[in-house]
Amino acid sequence: MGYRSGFVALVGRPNVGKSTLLNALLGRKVAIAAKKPQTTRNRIVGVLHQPDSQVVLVDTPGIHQPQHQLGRRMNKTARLSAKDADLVWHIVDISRPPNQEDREVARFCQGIRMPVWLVLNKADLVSQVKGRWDPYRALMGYHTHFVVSALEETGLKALTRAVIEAMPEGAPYYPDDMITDQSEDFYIGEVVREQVLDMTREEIPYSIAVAVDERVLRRPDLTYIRCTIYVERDGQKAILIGEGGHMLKEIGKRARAELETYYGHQVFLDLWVKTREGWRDQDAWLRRLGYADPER
Ligand SMILES: Nc1nc2c(ncn2[C@@H]2O[C@H](COP(=O)(O)OP(=O)(O)OP(=O)(O)O)[C@@H](O)[C@H]2O)c(=O)[nH]1
Ligand SMILES: [Mg+2]
Repeated sequence: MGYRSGFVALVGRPNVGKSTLLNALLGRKVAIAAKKPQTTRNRIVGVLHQPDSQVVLVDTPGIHQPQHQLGRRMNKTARLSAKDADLVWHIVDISRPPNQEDREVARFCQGIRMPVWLVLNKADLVSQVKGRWDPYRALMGYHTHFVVSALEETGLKALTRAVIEAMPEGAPYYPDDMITDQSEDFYIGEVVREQVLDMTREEIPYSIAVAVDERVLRRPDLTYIRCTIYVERDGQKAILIGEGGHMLKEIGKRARAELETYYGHQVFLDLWVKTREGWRDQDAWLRRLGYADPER
C-alpha cells in the first residue's frame, strides 16, 4: 500500500475540547485551550506524522451565534476548513446532552459531502458512556463514532489508527519535521491571550486581541518580546492592568514562564495595553490582528 495523507477538520460548538484533543493527539501543545468558550479564533494546523502516512489535523473556532464581525469570521473559518477537508470530526461533549449549537453544527455537517465522524469527548466526566451517545447519534447520519477523553488521553489510539486508515493515498502535504503551520508571533500572541482568558471574566476574554510588536534575540540565551494587548474600552484596560499593575504583571509572569519553556531560554516579555474601540467589528483592525476574512 502507498503513502496516505489527508486533512481532518475538527469542528463543533465552543468549549467541547477540540483544541485539547488536537494537542493530545499530537502529544504537544499547538493550540491554546481554556475554560471559556470561543477560545480558538483561527484555523490551526497540527500534523501527525507516521512512517507511511501524514494526517493533517485542522483545529477550528467553535461554531456559535455571532455577535460581532469577529464571530462571523470565526464561524466562516470553521465551515470553510470543514469543506476543504477529506474527513470531518464533529466533536461533542458527552457529559451534556446536545444543545442548539450542537444541532446547528450537525445540520451543517449533514450538508457537506465528506464523511463525518462523531467524536464524543470528555468521557472522563461520566461513569457510563453507553447510551449517552444516542441523542448525538440521532442528530445526523454519522459514518461512525468514537468515545474519547482528550484530557485523560483515553480512546486516542483507536481514533488515530482509524483516521490513518481513512486517509486517501497520496503524497505528504508538509515536510516531515513540520508540526504546525502557525508563525512564532502568532503562537506568542496566543500564549499571552490564554493567560488573559484564564485570569479575566465577563466581557474581557472576548474583547481582547494580542499583537507582537517586536521580537529580538538580545543574547544567545535571551529573547525580548514586546506585545500589545488590545481591549475595547478604557474600563477594560483598567481591569486588565489591575491595581498597581498587579494583574498585568501576573499575566506577564505566567506567559513568560510558558514562553521560556518554548524557547528553552530566558524571555523578557514586555506587555502593553491599548484601547481600540469596536475592533471586533472593524475590518482593518481585524486584518491587522490576524482575523482576516477567510474567503480572501
Ligand atoms: N474533563 C474534561 N475536560 C476537557 C476535556 N477536553 C477538554 N476539556 C476542557 O474543556 C475546556 C475547553 O477546551 P478547549 O480545548 O479549549 O475547547 P474548544 O472546543 O477548543 O473550544 P473553542 O476553541 O472555544 O471552540 C477546557 O477547560 C479543557 O480543559 C476532556 O476530555 N475532559
Ligand atoms: Mg479551541
